Amino acid sequence: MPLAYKRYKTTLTEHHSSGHYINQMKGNIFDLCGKTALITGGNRGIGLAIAKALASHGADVAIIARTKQQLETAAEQIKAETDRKVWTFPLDIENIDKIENFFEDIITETKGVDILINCAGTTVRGPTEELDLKSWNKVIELNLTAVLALSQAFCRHRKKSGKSGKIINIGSLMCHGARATTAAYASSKGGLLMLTKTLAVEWAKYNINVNAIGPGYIATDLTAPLRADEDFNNWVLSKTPISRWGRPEDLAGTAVLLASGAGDFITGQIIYVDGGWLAML
Ligand code: GCO
Repeated sequence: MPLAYKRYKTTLTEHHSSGHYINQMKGNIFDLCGKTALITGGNRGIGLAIAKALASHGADVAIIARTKQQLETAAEQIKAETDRKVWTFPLDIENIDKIENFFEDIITETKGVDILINCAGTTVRGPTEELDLKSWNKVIELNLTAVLALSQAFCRHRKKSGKSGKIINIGSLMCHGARATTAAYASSKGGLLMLTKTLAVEWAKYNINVNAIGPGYIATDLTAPLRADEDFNNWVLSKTPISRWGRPEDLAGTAVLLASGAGDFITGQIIYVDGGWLAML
């Protein structure tokens, strides 16, 4: 039997024995029942919308953010809408040195995490010639270094449990192009895209898929000052063929796709959910 054919047969059999192949053919390919998702920045905006979407497809969710109060409110909302289990972790992942310990605590409480959504992020805006290094470091640490540290902890956990995993990083249009005054944010998001690709290539052997979502301009707290600026608002509308700001829920479907069995052969990609922004000259 030619080698290529033999290998093909083995793969199919493996899938069959795990039940995976059969599930994909017969069941709901977006089903997340029995999975647990950890979402940083899950207390509001894009993170909360994604937490709700995953929960409404059957996942239990653990949300991390700095402020306990907002976490509790978000948890109530998710529970009311989905009746899934919700854990809240009031942690500041800017404390990069503590991430390993944080993650251990989360695993102890949840008994395992199958899906990691890196959504927490921040920005500073202003002329780059005046950008101080403290601000630069803060943005890079939260948007990029904390993602690395969490992904490492997640990878070690998945390796140990011998189970597959999904990582979804929330990127930006700035994974692709720049806007004046956003050097730290754009650099962190450009780096995040390359981190996504590197981890996808390196961790495929552990059955960990790593992808990014690139939101266009979405109406969240992060963009509130931009929406309040009439010229900026008009610029966004003129650049977005669908001609509106995105809503956090607009990212839900892509997150479910990448988190579920439907995304098993997708890795190292960024999917832009931008109302057509990048397609237009
Ligand atoms: C900005 C915004 C952007 C958007 C978004 C675009 O300063 O222009 O904050 O970064 O939030 O990420 O995709």
